[in-house]
Amino acid sequence: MKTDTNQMKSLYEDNGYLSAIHVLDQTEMEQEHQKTELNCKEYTQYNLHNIHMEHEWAMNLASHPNLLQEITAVLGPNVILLDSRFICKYSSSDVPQKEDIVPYVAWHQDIKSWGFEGGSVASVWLAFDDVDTENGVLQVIPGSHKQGVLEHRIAKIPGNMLPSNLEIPKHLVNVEDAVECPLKAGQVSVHDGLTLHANEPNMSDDRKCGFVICYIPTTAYPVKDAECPRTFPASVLVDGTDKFQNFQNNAPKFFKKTF
Ligand SMILES: O=C(O)CCC(=O)C(=O)O
Ligand code: NI
Repeated sequence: MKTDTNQMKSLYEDNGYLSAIHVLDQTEMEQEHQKTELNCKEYTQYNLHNIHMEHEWAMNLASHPNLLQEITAVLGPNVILLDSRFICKYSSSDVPQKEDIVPYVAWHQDIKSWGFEGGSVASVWLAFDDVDTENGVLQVIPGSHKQGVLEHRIAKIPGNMLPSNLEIPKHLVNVEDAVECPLKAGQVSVHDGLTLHANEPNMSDDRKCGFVICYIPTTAYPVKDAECPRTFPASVLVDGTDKFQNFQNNAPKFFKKTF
């Protein structure tokens, strides 16, 4: 059953996230080339960055019509794919950890990494494996996107997988309000750039792999920060038109425009 677009948008605006939305079926998730690509453990802990620029299957996933239907519902019709990354957490027995450091993701807001104004970032977590409490489910704080950008500092506990190694200090996070976003393979969660979220370590014996894709409306523009210059080499217009041209359209040749 399709959830009504307006209902989706208003849920997203109220809570700052959506979860357990079905976008891909089993066959689409099990394509041989995806499995091969994701089979190299040492590369996939937090990696395969922006491979939608090199691999048609990844670009097809990031611009899948079912996914874009959800994204345009929350961001409006003109959407840029900004960045993509695989996050795979293997069980600690599969991948030896340095000095017993267990990978986790600290409480953070995605907007802190991007620094945009003029429109919000939406981050999609597309599950390649079922995700539950045991293997480290995404946790969000509903409504936390209404607080604005919070202070971030260097994380205190080693193992934070965020490239910036930042975290929001504990006293600013109402952990008791956190909600889990369990997913079946092929489902997505979507969270706003201001929504507080985190991810515990994978305590199961199995791989937990997700494709994390960030989208922005074409109205968004990067705020210049001399201390943290940012480039967007993988931005691709995936839906609608871009009359603002704040980002280059780096669409790879194999991208089949359907809009
Ligand atoms: O899955 C994770 O470990 C973290 C994901 C995350 O921070 C995000 O999707 O923005
Ligand atoms: Ni995040």
